[in-house]
Amino acid sequence: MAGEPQADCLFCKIVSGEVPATVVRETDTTVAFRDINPQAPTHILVIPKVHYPDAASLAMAEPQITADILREAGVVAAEEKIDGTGFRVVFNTGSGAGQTVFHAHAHVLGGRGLNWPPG
Ligand code: IU
Repeated sequence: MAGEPQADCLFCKIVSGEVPATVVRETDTTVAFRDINPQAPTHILVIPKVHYPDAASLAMAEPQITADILREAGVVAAEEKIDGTGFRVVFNTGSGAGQTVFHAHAHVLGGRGLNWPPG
């Protein structure tokens, strides 16, 4: 069923606790944890507890949870003290855009200068 945990999904396993992660925040609908391969001094992933393969499909099915992710991105940025200098929230969507884990997630990046356009 849509949104149900997927047996072969790494991020579903982080949600269930089966795979460990450095969790920095959790709500009823989201989990935020440190990226295992950080691309900036602060690099946190905010994911929904429900399983959708990418942010676009999550937004169609669960607009409130998508909003929860954006709120949590801001809360995490404030807690990490990167909100003053600026931070970036990225949803890689599709393999051509660099998505490698097909459970929706927001990257929250900051703590260094971030160039535009991204690579
Ligand atoms: P992407 O947008 O799908 O490429 O992002 C996936 C991220 O998940 C990427 O930054 C990985 O470093 C990160 N990650 C992780 O934090 N822990 C893991 O066990 C694995 C990937 I696999």
